[in-house]
Amino acid sequence: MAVSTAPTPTTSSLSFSHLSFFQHKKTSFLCTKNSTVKRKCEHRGVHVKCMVLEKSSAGEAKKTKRQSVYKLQTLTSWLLKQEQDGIIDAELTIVLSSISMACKQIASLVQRAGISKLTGVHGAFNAHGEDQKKLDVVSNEVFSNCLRASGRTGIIASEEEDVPVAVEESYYGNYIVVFDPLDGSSNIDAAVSTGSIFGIYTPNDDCLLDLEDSTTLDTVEQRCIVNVCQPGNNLLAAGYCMYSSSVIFVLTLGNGVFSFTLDPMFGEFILTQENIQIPKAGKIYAFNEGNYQLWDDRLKKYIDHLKDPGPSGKPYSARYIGSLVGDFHRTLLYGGIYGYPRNKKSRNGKLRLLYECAPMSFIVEQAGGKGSDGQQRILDMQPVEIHQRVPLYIGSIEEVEKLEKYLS
Ligand code: AHM
Ligand code: MG
Repeated sequence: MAVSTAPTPTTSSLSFSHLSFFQHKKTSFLCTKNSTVKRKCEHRGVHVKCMVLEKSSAGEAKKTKRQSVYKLQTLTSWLLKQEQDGIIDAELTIVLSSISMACKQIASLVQRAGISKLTGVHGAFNAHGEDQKKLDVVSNEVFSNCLRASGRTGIIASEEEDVPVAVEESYYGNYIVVFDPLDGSSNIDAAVSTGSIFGIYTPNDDCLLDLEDSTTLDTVEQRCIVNVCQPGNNLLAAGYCMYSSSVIFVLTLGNGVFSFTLDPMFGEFILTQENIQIPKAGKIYAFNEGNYQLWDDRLKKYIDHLKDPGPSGKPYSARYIGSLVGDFHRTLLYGGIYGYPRNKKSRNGKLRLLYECAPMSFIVEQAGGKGSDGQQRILDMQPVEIHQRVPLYIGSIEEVEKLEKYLS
């Protein structure tokens, strides 16, 4: 330990026993702990304050800021940073904030569903003739209200609305938001994971929709439908919020996938994962195998192959929640494949292109994965109607491509 001239740091809380360089009789001095880290210290009365100086590989000392362990990035501050960086404009920032607000409200409603008597069916059917749950209806209202209040949304299309709705209170922006306010709602009464899914487009008048049969629709509704029918390739942003043991908000603006966790202590989404990359392959599959006998023989062969232990003695694992958001989120993090195929009873499967398959495909591609209907890329598909269903295979790129080979 080479200390040239020992000072008398009697009351300092710092130990000087390992300082290798020290300049005495100066208020500031350099101290070195090892060959790469240097500290600049100053006497302040009886105290000594030290600041880290770091040596770069080129040998130049540079100042580094200490990162506070209390520094959290909220969704709001992250969105503002995206705006400052020119990735989104102020209008889209407002729309996304409104969506996150709707998700917080829905999260609270889902968590308290049993207490607030919000379990069970509403007593009506949605556009697809499906039983609407009370929370389906309430969540749709929450989502719509938040988007209306943003004043930046021109048209909304929801799983729970027959036709897209024009929002009168749009001041600026006119974004088109498509959403499924509460996906997997058959799971609600058992408190199993559910989620909200959304996608955002700019208005587009070049839609190739044949409106000949829509003689009953008024002009506003026709305009809405034309604008909403855009391929996933046009998506500006997409995301989902999962209501599970944690409330997770996953978002892409076309520059990677980011995940935020709702901190229940202060009611804010906090950035918890940046630039999520889905594993290239993964031995987990999520299909509703109850439909096996209704599937195409090529698909049955594919599933049989997944269950074959092969030389490794380890078949794929089956995991199926029956909630697209939950099954997708696990697939995004662990790898594997999620599928909702066509079958003899539902020629186009069950999931909807606009507000389920396209947003999820945008997210998965941003994470390095793939979304396909078995033959073609979901994002290339031009919707021909709002509630159009398509088969969906989504997840790790190698797994989806393997399935496509079986189906070809
Ligand atoms: P929903 O939008 O009416 O809730 O239906 C979509 C859900 C998906 O979340 C889930 O993957 C699928 O339906 C489950 O369907 P099934 O019960 O036929 O397996
Ligand atoms: Mg749904």
